[in-house]
Amino acid sequence: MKFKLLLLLCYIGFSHSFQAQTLDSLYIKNNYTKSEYFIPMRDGAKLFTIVYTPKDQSEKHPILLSRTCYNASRRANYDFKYPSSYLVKDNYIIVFQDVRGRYMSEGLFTTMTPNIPGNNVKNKMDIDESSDTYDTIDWLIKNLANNNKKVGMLGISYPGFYTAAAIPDAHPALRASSPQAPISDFFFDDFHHHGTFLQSYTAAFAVFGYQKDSLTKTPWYTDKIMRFYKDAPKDGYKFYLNQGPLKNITEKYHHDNFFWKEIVEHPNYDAFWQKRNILPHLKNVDHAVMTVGGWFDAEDLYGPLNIYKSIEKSSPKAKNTIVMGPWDHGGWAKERGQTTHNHIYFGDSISTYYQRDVERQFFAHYLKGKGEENFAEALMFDTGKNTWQTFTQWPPKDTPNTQLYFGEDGRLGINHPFNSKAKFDYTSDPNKPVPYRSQIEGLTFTPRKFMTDDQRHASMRPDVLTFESDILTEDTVLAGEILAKLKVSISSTDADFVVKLIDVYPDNHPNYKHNQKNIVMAGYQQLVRSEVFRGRFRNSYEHPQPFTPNTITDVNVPLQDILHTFKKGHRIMIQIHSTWFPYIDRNPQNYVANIFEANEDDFIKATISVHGNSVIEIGNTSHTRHPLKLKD
Ligand code: PG9
Repeated sequence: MKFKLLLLLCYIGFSHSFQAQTLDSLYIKNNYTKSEYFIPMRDGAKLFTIVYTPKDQSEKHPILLSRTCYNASRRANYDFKYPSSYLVKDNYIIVFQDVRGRYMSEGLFTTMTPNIPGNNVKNKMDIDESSDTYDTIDWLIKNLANNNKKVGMLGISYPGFYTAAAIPDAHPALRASSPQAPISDFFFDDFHHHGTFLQSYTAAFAVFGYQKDSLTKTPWYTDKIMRFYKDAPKDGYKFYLNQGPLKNITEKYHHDNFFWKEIVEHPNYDAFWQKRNILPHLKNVDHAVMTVGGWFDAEDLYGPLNIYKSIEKSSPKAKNTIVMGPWDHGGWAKERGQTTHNHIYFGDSISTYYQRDVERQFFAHYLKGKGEENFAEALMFDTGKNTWQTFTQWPPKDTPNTQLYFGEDGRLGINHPFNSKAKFDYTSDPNKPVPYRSQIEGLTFTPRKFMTDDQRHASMRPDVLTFESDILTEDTVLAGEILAKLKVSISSTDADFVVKLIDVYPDNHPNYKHNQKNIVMAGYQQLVRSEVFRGRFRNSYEHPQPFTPNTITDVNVPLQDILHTFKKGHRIMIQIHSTWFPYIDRNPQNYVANIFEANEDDFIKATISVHGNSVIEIGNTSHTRHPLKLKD
């Protein structure tokens, strides 16, 4: 059991700090000196900060700052792998800081600290991540020897949020920001997808739901995590189904967890979540921003795409670029030689290319004045052709939109509507939910593997609508945003809608040599993009509404963006269903005010109908991403 605990903590640590004792740590030891400071914020709270300074003092060096809730002390032994070895060898003053309320820093931790506009006015006691970063940068440039008064920021996931949260009212010395897999809004990143709750995250709440009672370099919440892992189940689907309604999770595991309480008490997109959304604050951006994300990032895909789009909209003149590669959450910070997701192969040394030829150049130009300013507006990886593409605008404007239509006999029309009067029905049973994985898996800290997983286990089910195109006679590129404009009717008063875009391999496709599990690739149904939408939020995320039974209703499901070539000989498939477990919590399908408080007998079967005048738009759907207004 101890070994499992150690493994789990390493996983949690590794999944956020990408560290390993390597040759790089010898380089760091030989070329950097380390200091530790407690930097005072304007309200007196002191934030623990580790500083690595290049021994080479022949020139003044820029500062690279990363702020984290995942324990800066994990990088206290010259053994970090993020920032990359390319940045380490370019001589930066590398700084890691525990954010307020975490590990060795004072104060209280706040979930996605709300931004308070205009707080770079000194002496203002409104504290947020912008003011803490402003005070940190001010102290660093004034107190660190031999710095060139230019600062860059980078971070992955929650640290990506702290990077983005430093952009509003930024300190004038902040000249280059790279929010990576950044959380932008917890109602659309991580735990919620369009009003559903990601049950697969449930154990992760232990990491963020308890204030520490002293400065510490080790986790204080381990016993809470062990409530899930002491007898870690091998089958997460069965484990969570046996738990019954979410209220049982509260009583059994999270009864004392302040973050879980926030989630339970705010099931809708109310002021609590709205004020934690960083997107509306990303304006008047006056320095270079390069946002980075992974097309298979199951945690934060909404964040990078919408941080880039928000800055494009608010600060059109900003040096604002985006990189989206074939990675899972933070995958660009790890190099394993072959870049694969599950057993899908995308190429060799793709993370090295990004670290060496993209990220390194970005910071060198804006912080050292080295190299050309020739960064692509959008450097996007085509996950079907396995090539990088550059765009002068994202989503691309010169690619005509594609429309997908549903037809009888499971046909999918590409820019070809069928009988709009057709109706496609299934019975959704929350007590026999559609598995989100093709394989059995245990509890996950966060879901990762499903985003290129085989979907044949689902297409065989009667509660999954499956529409498939003819065999493609030429390569078909789908690029940009996706909006599923569903026309639905249901026999009850609430339902979820899962929409999946799938790449169907030819029936004679060979297995992959690198695929040890020997997964049959002939006829493989590779998930390309998916999303789930809780129907009660169809008109507003803030004010949910029940359905009127058996009445045709609009449900617009925005999926995240893609760049994927469906090759000649493949088919395009769409699946639609209403349960997706245990990735997503089960909708009782019977409107109750708060599903976190639903009882066992609230869960009922429902007949779901999708009507033939539904359409899936792909390209520049120009639909609002603003979470409060769904209608075009
Ligand atoms: N966005 C990721 C996450 C946040 C909270 C709980 C679990 C995961 C991350 O920061 O890695």
